[in-house]
Amino acid sequence: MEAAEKKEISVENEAVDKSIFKDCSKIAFYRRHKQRLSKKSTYRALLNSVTTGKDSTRFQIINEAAKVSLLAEVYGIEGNIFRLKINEETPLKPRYEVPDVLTNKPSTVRLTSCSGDTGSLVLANGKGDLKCHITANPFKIDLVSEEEVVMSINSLGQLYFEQLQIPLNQRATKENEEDASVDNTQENQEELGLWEEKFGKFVDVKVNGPASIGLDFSLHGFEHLYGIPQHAESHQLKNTSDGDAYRLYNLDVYGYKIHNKMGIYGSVPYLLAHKLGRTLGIFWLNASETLVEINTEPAVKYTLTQMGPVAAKQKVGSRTDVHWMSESGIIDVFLLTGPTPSDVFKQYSYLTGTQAMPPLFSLGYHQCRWNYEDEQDVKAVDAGFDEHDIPYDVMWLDIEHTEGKRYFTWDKKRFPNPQRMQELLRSKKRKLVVISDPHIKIDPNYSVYAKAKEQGFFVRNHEGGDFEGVCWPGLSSYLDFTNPKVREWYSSLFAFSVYQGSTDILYIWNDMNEPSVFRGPEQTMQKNAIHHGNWEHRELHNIYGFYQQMATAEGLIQRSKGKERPFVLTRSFFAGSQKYGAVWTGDNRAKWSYLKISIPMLLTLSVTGISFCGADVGGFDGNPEAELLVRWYQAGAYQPFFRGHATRNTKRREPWLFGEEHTRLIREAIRERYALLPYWYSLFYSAHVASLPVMRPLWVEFPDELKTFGVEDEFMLGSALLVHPVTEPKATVVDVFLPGSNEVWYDSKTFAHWEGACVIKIPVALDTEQYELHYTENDFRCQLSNLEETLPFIYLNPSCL
Ligand code: NBV
Repeated sequence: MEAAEKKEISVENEAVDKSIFKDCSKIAFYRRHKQRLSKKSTYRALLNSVTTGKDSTRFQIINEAAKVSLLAEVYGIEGNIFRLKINEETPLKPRYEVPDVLTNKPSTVRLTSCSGDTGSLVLANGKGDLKCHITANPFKIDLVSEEEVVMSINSLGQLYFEQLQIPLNQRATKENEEDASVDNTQENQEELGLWEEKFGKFVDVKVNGPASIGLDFSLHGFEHLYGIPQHAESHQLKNTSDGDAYRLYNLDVYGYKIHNKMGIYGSVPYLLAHKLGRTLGIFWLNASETLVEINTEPAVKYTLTQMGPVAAKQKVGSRTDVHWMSESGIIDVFLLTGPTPSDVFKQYSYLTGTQAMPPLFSLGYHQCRWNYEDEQDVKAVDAGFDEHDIPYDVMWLDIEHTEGKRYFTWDKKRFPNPQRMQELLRSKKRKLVVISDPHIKIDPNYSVYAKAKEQGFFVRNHEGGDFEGVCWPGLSSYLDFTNPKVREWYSSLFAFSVYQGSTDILYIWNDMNEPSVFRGPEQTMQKNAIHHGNWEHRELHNIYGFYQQMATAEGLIQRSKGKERPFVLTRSFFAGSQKYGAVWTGDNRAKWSYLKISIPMLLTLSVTGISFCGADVGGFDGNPEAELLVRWYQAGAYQPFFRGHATRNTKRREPWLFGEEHTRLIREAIRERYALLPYWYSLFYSAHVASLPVMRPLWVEFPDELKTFGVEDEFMLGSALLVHPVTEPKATVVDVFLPGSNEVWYDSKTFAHWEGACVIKIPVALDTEQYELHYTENDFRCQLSNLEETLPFIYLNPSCL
């Protein structure tokens, strides 16, 4: 065992080590925003500078104190979307604008400008029912829909834009060149982390100096917000207190803590807000480290005594303020105006794409473990499913299948004949998924390394050499997937002629792509590593994993000459990752609380476009007791990506190892999954063509019922099924909330029925996994007839069809 690996084993056995990861107080740009905002300095829009181009309306914004001149651009985009871009008017050098996320250049619609008074400008969409009301001083934008202000931008004055500066030691004169609103004295330098930021033994040297940005959005009448994955947190976003913002920074956090706002593996900088009668979305297109503060002011009734002898009452509506802050890049924000949840889903997928349609087999059950040891082991586990009459579709191999963690190779002793092994699986219409991580072992005799090295395909360190970091194979370099040439080359590695031992039943799993770098700051890459185009890693950290999955999916498409849909699972992701495959929630634990949190975590991914998502069934770390394992299978069977997985130092836990009764229950749960496969497939089709999430929070299906807005222990699969998994040990009864006063709900097993808008108590035994059928006229009837037509499908391996 290599030294790197030994050290990581000890990490696996511990709770999350707080000293490895930052909280907000350790993040310099967060401290700068706080310090600057305590000093109120406002921005003013110069509305006499307005120019109207083909696509956008532009004007300058200035900050008197900092002498910064910014350029704002407002775009109207097809489908009732507004886009606001703010950049420096003349930056010292270009600032990073996130490429490759927007599916196409979004079609713009002309905004007509109706002049307001001298201090304001009104931009209206074609129909005139949506308007941006821009106030000059202080700069503010109100988004008005049918005469109601639904959102205000910068009404709290939190616009903040750090100007790129010449490094101190290269300046001719040091005067007047810095943001005067920032106390830039020597003593304050360390606290502000302008040119250098320390964290433990790590020093982040910033050649471009401070470059952060921030802006506030007030959502009028909204108290319920969702989105901005990935956090092990509730579905409904919580108010943040000082120092406890939601962090979007992709990190490898083994056994992450739950009910925590720290960043884990992926980021989608997009949130939705919902109230009776309207849903909105804010998509903040920025791939650098990002923090989001949320503060809800509930509705209050004031009694105004100053109105004379008669007291007058005034109602002030509720409001939620959202404050986005990013370490660098530009402000590029899309306002999705709804008004319904499905409108917002369409608007978001118009920008970033819809869920890729998964191959049918990938909606079945997947069996994984770190590791299935060798071909014999694979054969035995595969046979176990047949012996125990349990359907499954996909066998998985983790990192040990390779020759010393050299991806695209096979360990010759353990897997001497990978093709033979795949033929066995193929004979049963089953598939194989193998892992391929982004770190490449430094070994000149390893052809993947040698070729990438020769072509300069690795991320570089700030001195110009290849970046080197430790990961599973020992010292490694990291492919620079942000480079289109690297992606093209990486895709070509999946060709059958290049990937020795691969066949067309082999699919791919991308892990460790945050990227994870052992012993790096926060276990990731130094922010001053250099990517294609000379961009620092800090600019694009959160999109690194997105690019690996993109290149992998493209590779699988190419190897089949464009004929087959790929299957690629990724751990790290960004906005738009849905176009390339599936996402899972990483290294969870075999505990009831992690089973429970899987529901809100998956709901959050689902409403932010990533429908194909799942959590490791059974919990990755630790040994689940039989009851927990059964409950997890019962829940997982009703979640989109359904894979059993366990880490290497756990006891074996194939479904038949817990006695006959538990085997029966797990078999039952997996079979239920298979019985509904046509429904799953139809739901994914709707996600693919009509942008509707597969797994839906209740508020999406019942947007007019306040009581649904905070529900996260149950969910809808499409419009037809309500699922309430049992997530407590030794449960004897569960309270199931049935929404919809006009609905009739049927228990799918007993056919007992209830009218909606009530909470029912359902007695449960271990063989009850609570879910109800929801009959609606157009929807479930059609699904049901679909099911009837394909009844023989039930309990069959779908790939036989
Ligand atoms: O490749 C090994 C594991 C994998 O099984 C797991 O699913 C990933 O989330 N991987 C992380 C790296 C090791 C974690 C300790």
